[in-house]
Amino acid sequence: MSSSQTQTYAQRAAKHPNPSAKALLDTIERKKSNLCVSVDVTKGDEFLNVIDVVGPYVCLIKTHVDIIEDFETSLIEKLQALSAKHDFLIFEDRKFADIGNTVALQYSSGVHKIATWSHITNAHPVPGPSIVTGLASVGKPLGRGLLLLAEMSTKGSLATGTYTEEAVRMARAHSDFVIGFIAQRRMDGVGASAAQSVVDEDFLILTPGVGLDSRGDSMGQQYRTPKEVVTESGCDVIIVGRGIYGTGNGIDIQAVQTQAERYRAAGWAAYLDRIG
Ligand code: 5BU
Repeated sequence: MSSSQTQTYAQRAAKHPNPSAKALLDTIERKKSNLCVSVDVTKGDEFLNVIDVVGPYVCLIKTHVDIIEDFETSLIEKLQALSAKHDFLIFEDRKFADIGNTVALQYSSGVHKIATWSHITNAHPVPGPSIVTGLASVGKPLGRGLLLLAEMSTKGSLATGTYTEEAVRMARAHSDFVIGFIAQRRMDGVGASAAQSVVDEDFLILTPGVGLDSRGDSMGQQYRTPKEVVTESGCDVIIVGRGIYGTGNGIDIQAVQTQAERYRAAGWAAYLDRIG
């Protein structure tokens, strides 16, 4: 087993050079939570209500800010206030995928100004390394961190094999800004040549497609359990959306709280199993 897989979050936090990765690892350890809740709701009030309820149980809140219908700048101020109140980081799941110049503008500007409030964001490696340099020109001076999409949770995903290996190589060449991957398993040593020493690298693996009660949805999503993801596949953070806030109309806040604590406990137990 590789070193970062068997080390504690605290041990990894102590030596991680990227401020956002370090803060995330510290938060995970402090709150005993490797749970990230993905709050994919379309109304600002509902978005804030869900975050206020799950806040105590998470290390990270994942957003898709572009799906919020009544977005205004004050929503970000309220999100930041909740981040301070409940001690979690923010991850805008923007999945950038364009040329360096365009992604730098999308990250810094427009209505959402993602770089000003999101500690972590992500990008498809498909354009090549220029996407990382473009985003780094904005995010690195702010101490932000980037995740590359090395794999996806969906049925029939094309992000496999050599594509995944190239994503890891790209990260290795830009490890001052790329802090890890969205992936379904640990990436230690993936794509490395025999001559390359990768012993000291510590990429975080954040994993969507996690559910305790369902194996998928009708649109290609596939779910695995926290045990499969964290214990068996060596991932670091479980990302859960509908498993926590449900699929129906309207949100039952009491049920959201119960599910958040349930997933937090399952994710943490799976981690303790992994590190032994
Ligand atoms: P769910 O409700 O737990 O299925 O939501 C999963 C979230 O994670 C949702 O916001 C997706 O956009 C996101 N996601 C994913 O499901 N699978 C992937 O491979 C990637 C992101 Br990348």
